[in-house]
Amino acid sequence: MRKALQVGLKGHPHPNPPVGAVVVQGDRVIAQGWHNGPGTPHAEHMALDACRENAAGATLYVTLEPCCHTIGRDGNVRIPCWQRCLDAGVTRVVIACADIDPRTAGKGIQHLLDAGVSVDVGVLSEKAIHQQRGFRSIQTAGRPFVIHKVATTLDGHIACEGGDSKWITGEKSRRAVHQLRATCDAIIVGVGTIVADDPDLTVRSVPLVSGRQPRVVVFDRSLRMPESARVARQGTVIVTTSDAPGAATDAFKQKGCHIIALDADTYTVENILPMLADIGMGIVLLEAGGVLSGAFYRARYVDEVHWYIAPKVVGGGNAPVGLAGSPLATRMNRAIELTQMQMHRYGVDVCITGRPVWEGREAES
Ligand code: AOF
Ligand code: ZN
Repeated sequence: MRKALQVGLKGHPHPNPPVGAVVVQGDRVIAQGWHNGPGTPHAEHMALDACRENAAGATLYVTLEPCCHTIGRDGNVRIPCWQRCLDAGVTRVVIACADIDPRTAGKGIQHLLDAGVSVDVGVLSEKAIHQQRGFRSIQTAGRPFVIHKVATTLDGHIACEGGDSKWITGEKSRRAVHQLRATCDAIIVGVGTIVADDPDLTVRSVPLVSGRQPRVVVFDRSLRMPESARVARQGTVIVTTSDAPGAATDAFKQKGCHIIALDADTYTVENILPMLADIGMGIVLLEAGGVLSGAFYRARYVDEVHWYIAPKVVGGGNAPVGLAGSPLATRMNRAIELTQMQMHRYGVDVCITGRPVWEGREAES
């Protein structure tokens, strides 16, 4: 299953889940497959098609329950994966986790059992669910899974007064951020970050997980991003309003940017995020400054936090902070807490990761 999870990362299937499959005959791996996205074969099909020898009696390890629908998201008709396993003569299927797509949700497992196939469910399920969190967020919440990454000094600043921010954390931390970026479909920033730093926002110095750079999404209400910005390139998404100047909109379109324009009074995180799901973004990395990051927290649209802290202080009451705007809590006993907290060291820096707990609490602002 560990191998199937690795193989699953070869695809870039959003809005479908990453899925890996490995076919084992005796003690030998005879084939593997993964899913590349709508319109392409599912992992089980790819693996069983790739078998160089008879798969009769083989075991198939797969990171998601085999599907039981015949018509794909692309409209094409094909054999459901559970049936494909049966046709190939597979006698045992080991599954990391059940599918939450209502078309399958347990029915794939039941079909296999009814056909006399031996089925095990739950092997490395936590890892698989983590790998599928973009797909699961779209299925259950209709929006991408949001990871907030921020780097601050020990006294909580993301820059000095005056704006200088290079660099807060060291090289090892920055490399870890590139690794994180490589697992995401998009990086979200506000136009303030573009104007202040003109970042490139690409994955550098680490391998691309799926051979594809994450896209950049710029929240830019009044379209004040300079045309010369490094992120003004093919594939970048600019989220603006219908009041944005037409000439600037055209100029960015010419550079290959995708423009999403909302009416000014509907320009909210809640309205924008589902639109990013619609253009195939399952996991997004929020690398914004305090103002936009604060808006994501107030919308309760932060699912995972990676908070880097460098052991240095800059002081200054006006130096920018990680979360700005109106408070999330006005009483400490209402603070948003992180569960599944982990701590990593990168050189002298520390990174705290976790999942904010939003359930049962009303935002206070
Ligand atoms: C599998 N194996 O490799 C994947 C599955 O639109 P389609 O036909 O591509 O189906 C997408 C749905 O199929 C998706 O919502 C999820 O339930 C399942 N994904 N199932 O058996 C795979 N990627
Ligand atoms: Zn399938």
